[in-house]
Amino acid sequence: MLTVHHLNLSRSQRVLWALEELELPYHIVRYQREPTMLAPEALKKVHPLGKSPVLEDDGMIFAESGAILEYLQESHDPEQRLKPQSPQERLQYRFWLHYAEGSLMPMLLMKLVFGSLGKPPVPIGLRTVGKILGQGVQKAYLNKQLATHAAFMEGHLAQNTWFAGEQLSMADIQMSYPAMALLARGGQGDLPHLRAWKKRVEERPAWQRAIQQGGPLDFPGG
Ligand SMILES: N[C@@H](CCC(=O)N[C@@H](CS)C(=O)NCC(=O)O)C(=O)O
Repeated sequence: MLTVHHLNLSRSQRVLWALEELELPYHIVRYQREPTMLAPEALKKVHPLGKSPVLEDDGMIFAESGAILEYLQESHDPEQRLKPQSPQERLQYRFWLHYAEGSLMPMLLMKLVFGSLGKPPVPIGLRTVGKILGQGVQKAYLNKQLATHAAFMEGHLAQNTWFAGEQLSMADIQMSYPAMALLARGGQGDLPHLRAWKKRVEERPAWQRAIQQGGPLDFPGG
C-alpha cells in the first residue's frame, strides 16, 4: 500500500493529485502545521528532513516531490497516462519538473520571507527596520524576478494547453503548487493563460478528490 505523509496546505497536495489521476489506492498519515507554519516534529521520525511530502511504498521511504512524482510515473503508470511520448514534449516535461522547485519556488519562498520581516515572530523593536529591508529586497530584486517568471509561464501556456504540451502530465502536477501560489499572491498582472490552465486543473475530478482528501490550498501571505 502506498502511504503519503501529508502536511496540510503543502506541496504534498501534488502527490495526492497524482495518486488520484492514476486511480491508485493509498493511505494518508496527516500532519498539521505549527503556528509558525513549520511541520511538527513527528515528521522527522519519518524522514530526517522533517518535510512533506514523504512517500512510503514497498518498504521504501523517500522525500522530494519531484522524485516522488517521477517514481510514481515510472513504477505505477504503465499506460503512460502522465508522461508525454514525443521527444520534444519529454524535454518540456523534464524542464518543468525541475523548474518548479529549482527556479520558481525559491523566488516565491524568498518573497514570503522578505514580506514577513515586519511581522511576528520578528521582535517588535526590529519590525520597522525589517519591513523597510523586506520591501527594499522585494522592490530591487524579487518583484522583477517574479515578473520574468510569470511572463515566461504565461508565454508558454499561450502556446500549450498543458506544461508539457497537449497532454496533462506530472509536469503540471509538479507546477501546480508554485503556479497557484504565484497567482494567489498576485502582483504579476492578469496572466489569462495561466489562469485558464488553473481552471482546467480545478475542473479535473482527480484534482477535486485530492483537495477533498488533503484540504484546501489557501496560500498564506495572500
Ligand atoms: N523541495 C521539497 C520541499 C519540501 C518542503 O519544504 N515542504 C514544506 C511544505 S510545502 C514543508 O514540509 N514545510 C514545513 C517545514 O519546513 O517545517 C519538495 O518539493 O518536496
